[in-house]
Amino acid sequence: MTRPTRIIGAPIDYGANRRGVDMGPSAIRYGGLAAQLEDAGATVADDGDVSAPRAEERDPEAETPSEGRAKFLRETKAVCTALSDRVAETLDSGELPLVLGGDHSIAIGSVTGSARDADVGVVWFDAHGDFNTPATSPSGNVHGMPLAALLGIGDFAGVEWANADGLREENVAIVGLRSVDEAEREAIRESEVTAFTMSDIDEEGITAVVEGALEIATAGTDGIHVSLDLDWLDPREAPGVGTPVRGGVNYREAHSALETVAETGALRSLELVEVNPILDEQNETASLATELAASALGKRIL
Ligand code: EXY
Ligand code: MN
Ligand code: MN
Ligand code: MN
Repeated sequence: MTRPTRIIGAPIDYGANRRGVDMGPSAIRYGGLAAQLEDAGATVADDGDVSAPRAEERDPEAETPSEGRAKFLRETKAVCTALSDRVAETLDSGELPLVLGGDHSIAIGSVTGSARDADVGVVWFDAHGDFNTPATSPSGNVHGMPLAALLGIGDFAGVEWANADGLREENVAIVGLRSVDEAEREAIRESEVTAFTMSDIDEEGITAVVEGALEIATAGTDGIHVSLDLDWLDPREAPGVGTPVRGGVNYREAHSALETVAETGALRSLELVEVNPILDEQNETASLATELAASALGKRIL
């Protein structure tokens, strides 16, 4: 039996360097999300999207951080604050929030909402560390910063809207890491976050790595948030993403990982991010995202 699931779209690409992931929620819905979730035994409600102004109408530097760069920080804050409330309300009503991005900066909203009244662990499936701060970011793109923001790293310390109350570094596991900036690497090493690289997956296999990540995320927590950046997969499987990096997991490994998530029974909230339909082939990345969500919710072949 699966919990009732509520879909919440966050159609923004403020945090990314290329346009297009703002169309992710539509592409994922069009890719058959509701039917997939129903196949997994879920009852599905769709909340529509949180409202977000068009990037062209906004000045990306209207709000600047005390140091470094963070483009569209004001807009990201507004969308993430609204999203955080929606996620928290959804959990209050006993439903599982399924958030559709959008670029990965929306995780600031999803995770602060999920960790508002509970201790939450996070499994972050991603090619990237997303551990930059405005001061260390090479791009100023906030989609490279959400984990640092949630954990209050560097200049994000004490940034109320972005820090996740019920999240501790030791309950965070990144899985599939293969692209990390120098300062980001240092920050991850200095933190209590555990990063499983693609080399770890090569050596230990996907099942052992994901079991390790889930052990970290479930230890002493009330449940887990799974943040699935589609660039976690190899670009051959998922070409429709903003920042593809070769050498990711394949189709079977991805399904196996999310089936292992379902087996814990600890899934509290889920998000699918960084789908870019403009760069996709026949919406295949969006469709794959729907399949992986179904696996996370417990869909089985037999
Ligand atoms: N590390 C690079 C940066 O901070 O600009 C690239 C980040 C890409 C983040 C993607 C979505 O996961
Ligand atoms: Mn990411
Ligand atoms: Mn990524
Ligand atoms: Mn807070």
